[in-house]
Order: sequence, then C-alpha cells, then structure tokens
Amino acid sequence: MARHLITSALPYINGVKHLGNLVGSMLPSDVHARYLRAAGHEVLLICATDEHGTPAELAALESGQDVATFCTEQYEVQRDLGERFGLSWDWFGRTSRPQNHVLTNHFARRLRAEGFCEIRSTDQVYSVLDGRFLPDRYVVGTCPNCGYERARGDQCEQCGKQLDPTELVDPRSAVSGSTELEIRTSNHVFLQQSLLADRIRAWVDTKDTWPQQTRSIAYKWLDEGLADRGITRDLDWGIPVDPADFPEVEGKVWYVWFDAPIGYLASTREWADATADDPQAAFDRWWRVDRGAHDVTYTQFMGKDNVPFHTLSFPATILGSGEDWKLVDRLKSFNWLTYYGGKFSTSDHRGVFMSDALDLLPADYWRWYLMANAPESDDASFTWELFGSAVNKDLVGTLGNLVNRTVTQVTRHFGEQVPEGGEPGEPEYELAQRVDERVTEYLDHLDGLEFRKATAALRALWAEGNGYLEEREPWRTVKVDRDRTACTLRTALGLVAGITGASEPFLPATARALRGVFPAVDWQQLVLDRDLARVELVRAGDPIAPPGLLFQKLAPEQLTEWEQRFGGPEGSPQ
Ligand code: B3M
Ligand code: ZN
Repeated sequence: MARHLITSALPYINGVKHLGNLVGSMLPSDVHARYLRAAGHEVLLICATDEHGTPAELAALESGQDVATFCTEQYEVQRDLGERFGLSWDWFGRTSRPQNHVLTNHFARRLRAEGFCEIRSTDQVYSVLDGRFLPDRYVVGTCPNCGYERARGDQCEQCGKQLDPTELVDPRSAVSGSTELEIRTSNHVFLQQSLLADRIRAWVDTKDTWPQQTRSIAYKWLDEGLADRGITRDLDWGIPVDPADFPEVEGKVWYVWFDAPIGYLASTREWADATADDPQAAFDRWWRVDRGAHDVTYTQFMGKDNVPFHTLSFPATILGSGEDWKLVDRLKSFNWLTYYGGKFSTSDHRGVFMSDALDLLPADYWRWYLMANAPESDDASFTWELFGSAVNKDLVGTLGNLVNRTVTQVTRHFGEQVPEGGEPGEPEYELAQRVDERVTEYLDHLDGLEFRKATAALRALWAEGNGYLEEREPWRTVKVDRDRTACTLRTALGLVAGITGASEPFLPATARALRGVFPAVDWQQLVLDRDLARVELVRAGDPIAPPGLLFQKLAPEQLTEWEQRFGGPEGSPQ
C-alpha cells in the first residue's frame, strides 16, 4: 500500500466550467484517485475554487453582486456540479478561506527571510473613473503595430505582438471604457526567481519521468532565463499582505497566481481542520517531508497553459521557503478540448458546460466520452457525432450489451441466480488468458496516466465478454446442453463482476448499478490489480438482481437537435 496525494488544477471561480476544463484536470484526477483507491492505496484527492484576481471582481460586478457573495454562490454551484459528475474529492476547498490566508503569508514571510523578496517600484495604469489600477489586459486601445482597435494592453489579438499598455494608441479602460487614465507609481514585492533558477533546473533534471511536453515547457522558460515576478497587486479582493512582514506594501494583496497553488496545501489544511483530531499532524503527514510525507507520491493534473506555474513558479515558492515541503512527483498535462475545432466560449455560450451536460444525460455518459477522447497527445475536438458514437458503440453496444445479454439469458433459463452445473474447459481457460492480458494492459495504462489507451483496453475487455458469448452461444446451447450453458453463463457473470470493478474509475454510477446485480458478492475482495481476473467473486447459487436499463441509445435526431441547440460546425447556436 502506497500513499498518493493528488491535486487537480483549481477551477477559476468566474462561472460554470465547460467540458474542456473538466477533462483537462478535474475528471482525470478523479479517475486516477478512484483507480488508486480501488487498487488498495491510501489516497487524498484535493481540489478547490481559485477565487482571487481581476476576472472574479469583474464577473461579480457584471452579476451585480459584491465579490465575496459572488464567490460563495459560485463555489456552491461548482461543488454541486463536481459532486454530480462523481468527482470523489476528499476535500473541495476555497482559496479565499482563512487557511490560505495563513499559509500564503507564511510562504511570503519565509521567502523574505531566505532573501528571495525585493521591493521594487513600478509604473501602472490607474483608471480614475473606475477608482482602481488596471491589470495590463484590462487596458485596451489601438495596436501601434497593426492598427487593430481593440488590442489588449498585454498583447494584440490580431497581430500577436506583445505589448506594454503604455504603447497603445488611444488607451481606455476595458472595465468602463473611460479614457481618463494615469500612470501611477507603486511599490510591489518581487519574488527573485532568477536567484532560484539553478535549484529549479537541478530539480527539473531529476524529473526524467515527466512527459516530454511538460519537460520542454519547463526547460524553455529556464533557458530563456527565469524572470523575477511581481507577486503583489493593487486590488481590494485577494489575500492581504501582512504589514508586519511587508510594511512597504501595506494595503496590497498577493497576486492570484501566488496564492492559488498554495491553495492545494490550504485546502488540505481545511480538510485536516474539519476531519482530524490533530489537524497539524494530519496536514503535515501529506505535505511536510520532514514530518511524515517522505513516502507520499504527489501527482498533479492540469491544462498545458498551467504547466509553467507548476514546474517553475510554485516550485520557486516551495524551494525558496527553506522548509521541507512536498514537491510534485508526477505531472500530467492536457492539451485543449475544442468545440468543433473552435474555442469553448463562456461569453458566446459556445460549447457544452458542466450544467448543460447533466441536464441532458447522466455523468457516466460524459465521463466515458471525455476520457476516451481526452486531449492527451494533441488537441481534440468535441463533436456530437463522436459523442454519439462513444455512447452508442461503447456504452450501449459493448458494455450494455454484454450485461444485458448475460443477465437476460440467466434469468430466462435459470431464474434469478447464478447457474449451477458444468465444468470450465478450454474456452473458459482461453477467455481467462485473454482477460488477463487485457487487465494487465489496462492497469499499465492507468499506471502510466495514459487515459485514452486505458479506455481502449477497458473497451477491449468488455468486448472479450461479447466475443465469448458469441462463441459459446448460450441462447442456442440451452436447448441441447444445459450444463454447458450453465457454465457459459456463470463464466460470463464472473466476467461482468470483474468488469464492474475494472470500470469503476471511469463509470462510478454504472459500477454502483452493476454491483446491485450481485447482492451476495463481497466487493471488498475485489482489488483492482493484476490478479483481478483470478479472484472468484460469484459462486453458483448466488442471487442475481437484473439491473434496469444501463444506457440509452442516442438517436441521430436527438444528436442533431443538440447540435442545433448548442451550435455545431457553423458555430453559433440557434
Ligand atoms: N485557476 C486555471 C485557470 O483558470 C487556474 C488554475 C490554478 S491551479 C493552482 O486557467
Ligand atoms: Zn496588432
């Protein structure tokens, strides 16, 4: 038994997440956690809402709420949706909670004590009418390079040129449109990442098991020279700096990307505070290498745009603290899921959002489709056609069909119990061999965090069941050889029971329904390891309870209707 700490990138608070967000971190982290738990390991799966920063303030403004109320409401919405998607978090916290205030200020204090913080004065755009400093991308104006009139202060979307807001022609506030802008000078804390670059590189060098994509992103930044980074902001909403440690920047807040990854620790601390007799010890056991976390494997899941923050900036915070905190061991990053090749867009309501998805169909349909088509080696495009085929071919045609045929034949000819009689022979031996191979393949891919390949192996395992039934034809042999048929169906039921356990990480609700088919089975015996196929779960004479319909087939008209409702290849919804 090993110990696994697993974190998903923290979903940003400003609204319901789309399927691309879900498949890029939250869902795979859950699949991994479920797999490791089923394999008998100790697991802690942590997530939280990422609540600070300007986008949250602006989203609150738009909804007419103060930002704290907005975040509390949105947190509840996201937690509810996550739970309904079967995300088996051990804790789902909030970066705005006191635990994160304490830890963020702790790290800042340590970084200053270790000599990695510097106070620098910077020039920033201040909007008089809005009464606030504007982050670069909230200053818009005409691009000096191409003349595009809605260029953002950090980059022109039309020509791609990196900009400084002071370069824009006719600059104005993206918040109010006001042109009454001033440059004001203000002090900020800079984290001197340049001083930590060698230590970060030495640490990245040890991560030779990271995927190529992750390593090359990290080295690209290191090779370009890791820049020092401003980690405070002139905003109202955020974690206030502790003026005892940083009197020069009193009244400012920490930058959202400084406090957000510390949120992994803080959310764990929330969990410990809420559940443990000795919260400090329970927390340290997962995060402090010198206080019990030496045997923890820590795995992070995220979209590829988050990789620099997790391979460089957050490690800089941890390494620079001079304390023995846990660093990430395994890092799984995802490419983009697009909607018909375009971006999912909240503002244009383009694409499918977590709430929409659950209005249409139960979570397992989406979980299967998304993981079977996860944007792992490349971007992947959502289409209703692909979704329909994952449901109809895999869930209905393969898994549903296997369960349905097996249970129907059993109940029709042998009543609601596992058939008795007959002895396994060569066909059963061969089936066991093939099943064994599929299971090994499946577990290898799960261990390797290769989710698409894992779903393919699982689908192949389901298909072995159908192949066996077609070869043994119980519906035909029942008239001539009752013993042989009993053995066939008992074998098929045993396989369905094993498949129930194997499928649980991807299809938790379906697995629950399938466990109900076998009321006498002791599921504690089922460990998701390489012996899965050798454990005898079902015995002759055990009761069988037919499940209801596991999956419904999606008609072409239904898919067309959804495509029209959500927008298809042409883009905009009707
Ligand atoms: N909230 C991801 C995003 O919104 C960001 C992840 C934080 S992980 C510490 O793109
Ligand atoms: Zn331009």
